[in-house]
Amino acid sequence: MKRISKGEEEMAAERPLVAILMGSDSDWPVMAAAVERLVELGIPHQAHVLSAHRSPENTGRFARSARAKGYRVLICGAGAAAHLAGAVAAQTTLPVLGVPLDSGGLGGLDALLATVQMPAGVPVATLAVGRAGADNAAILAAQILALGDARIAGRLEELKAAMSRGVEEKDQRLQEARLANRSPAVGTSRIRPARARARVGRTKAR
Ligand code: RP5
Repeated sequence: MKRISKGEEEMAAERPLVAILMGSDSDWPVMAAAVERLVELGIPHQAHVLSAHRSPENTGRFARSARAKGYRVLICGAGAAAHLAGAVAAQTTLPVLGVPLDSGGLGGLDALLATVQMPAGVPVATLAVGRAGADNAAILAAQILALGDARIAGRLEELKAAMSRGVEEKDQRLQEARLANRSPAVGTSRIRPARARARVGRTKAR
């Protein structure tokens, strides 16, 4: 797992509100996106490797005791026959957010179906496959916590405003590129697709 920063160490000392569970340490490179976002939003959290199939007793014990330990939201990332989120949701009344991961084979479709197709009565809020899903799980966890926490709500407002500014900046760069292509020497106002794509690609945030 990656080295944790000083900020993360300080946050880890607080009582964690969000647990990030993953089926294997091989899920970490993707699930780290959830941790990064929670750090950015200043939300105390704790990450664990727990497997629905390989360590079912420990997984059940964690799920049953999570509320009493102070957790408020559980994020579960798993690949393949991804039963972690469902197995956890079966044993807690905390909200469970499932992140399907692409661990090879079927490109994440296997994990998506295994995570999303829960029987009535045991909900798992399922996010997108992969890094976007991990990131969104952290934001959704923050949104749930923000229902009763004005400081987190404020940080989410800032995040939305920053995203909007980011899009505006990208648009501005695109317009500038188009203007640059309208040089009299070229004699055309048409944007050159390959060059334009490269310019937009370089400014991609994540
Ligand atoms: C799943 O199996 C894990 O969540 C992981 O995505 C996948 C492969 O695990 P490893 O064989 O890499 O440990 O349970």
